[in-house]
Amino acid sequence: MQISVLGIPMDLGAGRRGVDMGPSALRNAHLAARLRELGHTVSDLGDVDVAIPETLDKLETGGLVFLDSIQHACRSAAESVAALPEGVFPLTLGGDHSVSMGTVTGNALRGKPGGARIGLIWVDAHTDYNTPQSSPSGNIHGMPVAHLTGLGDPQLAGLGGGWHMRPEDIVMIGIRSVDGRERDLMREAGIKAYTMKDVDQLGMTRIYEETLERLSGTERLHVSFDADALDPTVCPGVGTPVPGGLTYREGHLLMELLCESGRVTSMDIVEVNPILDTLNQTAEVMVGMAASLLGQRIM
Ligand code: HAR
Ligand code: MN
Ligand code: MN
Ligand code: MN
Repeated sequence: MQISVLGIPMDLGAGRRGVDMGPSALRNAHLAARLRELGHTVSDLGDVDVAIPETLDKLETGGLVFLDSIQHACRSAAESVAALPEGVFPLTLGGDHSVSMGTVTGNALRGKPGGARIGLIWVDAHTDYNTPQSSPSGNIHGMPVAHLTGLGDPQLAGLGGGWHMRPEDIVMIGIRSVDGRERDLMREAGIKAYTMKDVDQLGMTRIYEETLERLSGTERLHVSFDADALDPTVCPGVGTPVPGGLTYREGHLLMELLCESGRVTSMDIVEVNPILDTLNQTAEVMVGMAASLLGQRIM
């Protein structure tokens, strides 16, 4: 397969600095070499242009911190991804999770100007379904899924023109941190979330099977993998660690099963924070997750 790597070195949507270095850390963890070993052709498209926070006025228009710059970077990411030929697998590297407003939009619009029916598998400790009104922090990386479904700020919800995600085409896995009003919005939208309790109780294989069944009506599948879905002992280099996360093997098993499905057409790796990491462990683990999704087998 042909894989195109695109970095979005942005930490404007997070409350702490450092995830802007995620793309570098992932490249340093031999991302391209690992994927080439699997027989893929890998081309690195470099990074999307992202504003440096120190050069910006924190309060841009609209009352959200760095709103215009985040919108700009997400739009660039969406355009770059949407321009890729069909059959190419975009592997997009964050950056904080607000980059996924751009990547998911770009993947939906690729080869289909009105937007495809895309299924979204959101692997995360958090549901990222806040709106500017419900958010306790104001951090945009807690809001990308809400904007993908058309809620929230019009500048961010409008990235796909008239296109939006259908809430029923979203499945979240690894969830263990949801804010009060965010939970109500999730319920109203009817988004399926497998919490860590579900992971413990049902096991990853059953969750995988139910997820594929639920998303069987979609035309393509996008995996958005937030490093904080994994337990902080596995991925310590994240800005918002939450105890009780996915084990190393649960993460790999999910990626291995999704690979076998043959249905995944794009992936994000986000929220890798090298300045909070133990050496480069978190990037190395996340490169392994991408390798499993893209064909790495134990035997
Ligand atoms: N729910 C919290 C908020 O909205 C924190 C969520 C952001 N953290 C992430 N996203 N890493 O997954 O502020
Ligand atoms: Mn504006
Ligand atoms: Mn997230
Ligand atoms: Mn998260």
